[in-house]
Amino acid sequence: MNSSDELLYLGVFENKTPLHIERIKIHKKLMNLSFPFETSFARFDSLIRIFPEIVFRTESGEIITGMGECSPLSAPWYDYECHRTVELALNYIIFALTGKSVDNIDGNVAEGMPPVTDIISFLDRFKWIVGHNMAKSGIEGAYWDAVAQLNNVPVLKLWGGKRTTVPAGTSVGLEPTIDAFIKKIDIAIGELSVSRVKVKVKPGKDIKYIEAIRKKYPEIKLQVDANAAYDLLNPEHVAILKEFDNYNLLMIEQPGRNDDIFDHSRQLADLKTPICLDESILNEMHTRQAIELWRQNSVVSKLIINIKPPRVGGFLESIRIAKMCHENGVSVWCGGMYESALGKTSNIHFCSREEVNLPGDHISQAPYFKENVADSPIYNAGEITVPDGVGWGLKNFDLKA
Ligand code: OSB
Ligand code: MG
Repeated sequence: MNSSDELLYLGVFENKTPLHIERIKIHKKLMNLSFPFETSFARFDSLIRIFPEIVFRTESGEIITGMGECSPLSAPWYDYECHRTVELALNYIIFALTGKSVDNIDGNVAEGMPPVTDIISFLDRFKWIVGHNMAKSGIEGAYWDAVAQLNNVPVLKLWGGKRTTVPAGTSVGLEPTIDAFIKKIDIAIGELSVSRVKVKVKPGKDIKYIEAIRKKYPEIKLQVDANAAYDLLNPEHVAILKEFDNYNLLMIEQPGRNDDIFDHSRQLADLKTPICLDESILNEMHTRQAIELWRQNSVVSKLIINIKPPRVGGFLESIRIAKMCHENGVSVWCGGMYESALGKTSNIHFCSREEVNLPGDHISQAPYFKENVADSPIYNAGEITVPDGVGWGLKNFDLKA
């Protein structure tokens, strides 16, 4: 398929005006969490958020500024990316987009760089950089924000998004005791009425915790996320995962290694509970291979994909994955990386696509951060309203706040 056929097929609207990149600037902000968040890999209480800003100029001289977000963690816990690798990779991306030497990038553009004419040729300029998806995703976000402003529409219109509200779930971090854990669940259900709860688990903090939740909340939509903490070749670990079948869970997210697809399909084929892949899906190719493998093992009805735009290198790839899953009857939802209000809002625009058919990780048990860069999208009783303002539609955006 050529690029305009592909965009037509995806229902994505292309930029029709040549855009000259004037300047790229990278903003960085240390953001403190409202409360520490613990997964099977680490407990953290602050994050550095990186915001690429791209200034474009149209042929008629109009200036449009787009802003994106890179949402890595602070160390290579979740995958190899962290805020240091993102900064490094951004140097190469800026080099590719501005034509300035990678050791002397200043954000300005070298003479004679041709204008950007559409999303695919924009992405092609830095496609040669292997990996570093979180860096790429923030750059792509800035492009979409600018093109939406140019067309005077919210980003979801460019992406073919139809939903006006999207269901929001919460991700509950590990706690030292079952009591502390249940308090978080109480907030999620009692105060926030989230549309589903996801809880972090790891060996030793799994069945007892889930049992306690189910005792108090037999009916809620509940799922678990292990962030690669179980060894799928260890029969004891597989037996624990099998025990989850007794608790009516929506899914078990990434129990096995972050870089595995094969063992997730083969070793867990006997489980009733669907398996959701997060860490091990980095692109559309991985998605196709997972679907094929699950089909070969006759378990494709028990495959779910968590799409995180930062993890898969951006929004167009996210839309490709969502479309492919939909065509194969595989459910998808949008995960989170503890993004700031900007990154969360861009995820919400993505969720307005109808293929995204399960609640995502969009809210926390308290505001994510002590101070945020904009108002968070409006949340009420399990649903988030998709912003309808131009671009991301952010309110009170301020990086200095
Ligand atoms: O695995 O989904 C994950 C946070 C950081 C890194 C990985 C994950 C998470 C979450 C929280 O579960 C998602 C969120 O609310 O942003
Ligand atoms: Mg996860």
